[in-house]
Amino acid sequence: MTATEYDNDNIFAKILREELPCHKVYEDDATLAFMDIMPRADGHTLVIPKNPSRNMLDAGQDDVNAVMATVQKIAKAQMTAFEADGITIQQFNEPAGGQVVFHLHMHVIPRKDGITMRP
Ligand code: DGP
Repeated sequence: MTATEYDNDNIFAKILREELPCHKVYEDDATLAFMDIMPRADGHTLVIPKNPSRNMLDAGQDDVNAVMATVQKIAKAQMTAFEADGITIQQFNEPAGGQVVFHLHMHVIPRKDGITMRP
């Protein structure tokens, strides 16, 4: 396997630089949370670090910790805001792992009993 470098022109880097819009739901010094443009369920939110990292395989420990702290905040808020019965948290690494956008991101997806996620 060959290590792949961070691409400064990926879509989430452009969102961070405010070159592209997003529906922001939360922000702090280290992380940004915004709605997924192709939601697999109502409320599907993405959480990203502000520092550049391609995915979990190159991210610094501080960025991973900050992202997970924000994921937990979003998940708890979704339980109330979307009257969810549970939350699915997903994360993909490299094309073989299902990654499409190459800036580290966590999917935080509110779930209802008996309702399957959209493809
Ligand atoms: P993946 O790398 O497989 O986790 O998929 C990328 C996710 O990012 C996918 O759920 C759709 C979402 N996405 C792609 N482009 C945009 C965009 O321009 N804005 C937002 N908000 N989400 C995007």
